[in-house]
Amino acid sequence: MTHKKQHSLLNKASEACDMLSRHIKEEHVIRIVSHNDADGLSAAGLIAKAITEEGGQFHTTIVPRLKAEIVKELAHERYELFIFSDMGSACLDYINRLKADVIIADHHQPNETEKNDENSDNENTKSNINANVVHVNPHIFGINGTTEISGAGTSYLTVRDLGEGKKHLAPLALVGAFGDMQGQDGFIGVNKVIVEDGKEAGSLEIHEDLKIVSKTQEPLYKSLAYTFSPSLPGLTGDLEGSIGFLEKAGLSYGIKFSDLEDEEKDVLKDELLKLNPKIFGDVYSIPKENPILRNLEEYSSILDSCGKNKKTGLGLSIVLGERGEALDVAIKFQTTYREQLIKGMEWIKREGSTQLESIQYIYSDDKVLKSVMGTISSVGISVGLLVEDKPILSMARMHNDVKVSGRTTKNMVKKGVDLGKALHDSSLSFGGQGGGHDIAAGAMIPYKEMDNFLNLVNDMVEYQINAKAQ
Ligand SMILES: [Mn+2]
Repeated sequence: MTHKKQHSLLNKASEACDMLSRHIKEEHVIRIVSHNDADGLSAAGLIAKAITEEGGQFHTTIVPRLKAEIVKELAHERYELFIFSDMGSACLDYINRLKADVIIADHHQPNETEKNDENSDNENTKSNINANVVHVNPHIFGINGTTEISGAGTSYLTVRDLGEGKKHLAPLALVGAFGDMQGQDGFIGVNKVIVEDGKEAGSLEIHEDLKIVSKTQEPLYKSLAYTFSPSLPGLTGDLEGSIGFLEKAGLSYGIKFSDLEDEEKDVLKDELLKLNPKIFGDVYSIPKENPILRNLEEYSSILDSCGKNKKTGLGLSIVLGERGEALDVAIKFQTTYREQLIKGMEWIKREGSTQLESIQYIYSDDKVLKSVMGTISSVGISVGLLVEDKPILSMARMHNDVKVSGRTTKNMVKKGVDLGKALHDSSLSFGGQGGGHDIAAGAMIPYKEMDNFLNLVNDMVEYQINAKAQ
């Protein structure tokens, strides 16, 4: 069954590939529109790189969210082919009105226009999108787009058969997947097919290693403090904690990991395994890449920093192969972001969270803290700075509103917690809006209703847990 679903997705992607190939041959400039996160940047860069390799030309725009107005503006542009990557599936109604050819390479839930029966043999029988639109999306074929393939993944499948084949670009698809938190516990589904492609092309290597960051760039104590995934209790986000840990282990904290003797690396590995067994495992890398980008997770984190600093052009140029100064600038953004995370973790350590009966929350209107709240709240739970038996809401003030991001654990979901539902229903009651998944969700509510909102979410979570216990 799985095999058949994947086959249908690959077929749809090769239909898109034929369309792209035709436009490149006709020397049309291809219009790419993509998302501003690590996945979206990998997606756009991957397509652009494939087009360049085939001697074609492209024009790219990166946006935080695909709004109807953007699609309406695109309708006035004179292009023969539009490609939407890591976005588009939620905007089918408007995209459907474009007169030119369109490829959508997305992995988000599509809107109602194209909802196919996943068991249908011929998806065209139930589709009401126009013939000029090719929609490559795992959900249409009953494949989970949250866990099994990213936007960069669907983009990769779209260019996979171009020219002599593009399997050497497979690692970029996985960079995008890491950006969307898909590979951290190993790849599954279509992502696994992409892993095999990369291995076959010789552009991807997998070996077991310590999963700490910046092994060749930063002193060891920073490598430990900057490692957020997997997290290390007492070390993640804690520079002093990391120094103390290394001194106790008899290792010099100012040396880079890459300069350690083999025996010292073994000592470090043994000590880190005691804190989190996941710290040693499969590491995915591009063997011929610059050491700074060689590890796919770090590549992804660099693109993420470019996006967060609104330097999407920089991120894109790195995917397209620019190094040197471009990479230096991107690394500075990454360092700044890491320092912000450290500041956030120190804040959590100092202030903790505010407790209600069934939930906990943190609130800030500090500009830096606001930008890292979602990450520090979930890492705060995983390293034990915050209790894990209550969902956490991070509240960040935005003018007259509060942006809420909620996170909980798999264990709490098993106990009945559905944060998506709780945030959706509670925000509606106070004139806001929200929703998401059971384990992670978000909302926007009026600032003056914050306390009432928190109390209602608290009641709803309590109700969810009680209902499940009965
Ligand atoms: Mn994505």
